[in-house]
Amino acid sequence: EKKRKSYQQKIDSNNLHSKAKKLLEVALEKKSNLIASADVLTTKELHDLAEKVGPNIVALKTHIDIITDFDYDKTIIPLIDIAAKHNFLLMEDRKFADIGNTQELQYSYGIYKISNWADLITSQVIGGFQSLDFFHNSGVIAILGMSSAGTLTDKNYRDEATKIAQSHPNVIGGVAQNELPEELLLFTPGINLDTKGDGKGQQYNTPEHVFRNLHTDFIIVGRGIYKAENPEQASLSYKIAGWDAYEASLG
Ligand code: 6AU
Repeated sequence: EKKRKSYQQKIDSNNLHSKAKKLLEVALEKKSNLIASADVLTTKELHDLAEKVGPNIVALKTHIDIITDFDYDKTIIPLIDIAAKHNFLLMEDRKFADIGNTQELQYSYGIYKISNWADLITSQVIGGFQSLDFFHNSGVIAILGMSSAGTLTDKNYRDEATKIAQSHPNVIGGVAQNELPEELLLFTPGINLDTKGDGKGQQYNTPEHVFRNLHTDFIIVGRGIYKAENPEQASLSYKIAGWDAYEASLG
């Protein structure tokens, strides 16, 4: 079996983006490769979840446009404080998918002002290389392959998208269900310890599977944590499962 690079080896590599470095450092410090997906609907639920899972995660992933009572000062400012307190990054899963100029506007304006607070953002690469040029304040995570049944991200698409990711200086990694070139950090959603799917197209794997077979760097867990009876305990379970799987994958 091919050996994977450790987080420390990745930190030591040349030309590492500052957000990638920070993420890897937090991973080593907290012994965690867990990103919790906070797909909740209110500011209170978002803050409560962030407080509970904060000690166990490297990043909190948001879909900020699903927050029904969104208010920049009430939603974002406290969230930034919670992230600082528990030492995790903020990742906005916006999945930008437009021309560069429109993405630039969506990234910085409107009510969410993502560029002010998101350490990491996700973006499709469907708009081509230059569409990614305007995410100045965040590390970009390119959507290369999706976890849902019947996704259009076939091998040809993924290969071309990966070339864009590799050659774009803002891109720190990709969301995918396959192994990536080692200079890209691999973020894998579709992780659940208890179930194989959600009846809506989502397909789940275990941390063990993705670290061993894909050499994943970070797992993304949504409902496995925020829908659990005890999200704090669930985040600890996923943190331990993810870290054990990472260590096992080092061989
Ligand atoms: O664990 P779940 O199924 O409750 O949530 C998975 C989270 C959701 C999705 O929007 C997101 O991960 N996601 C992504 C991301 C992170 O970009 C890509 C993908 O292919 N599949 C996927 O589920 O917030």
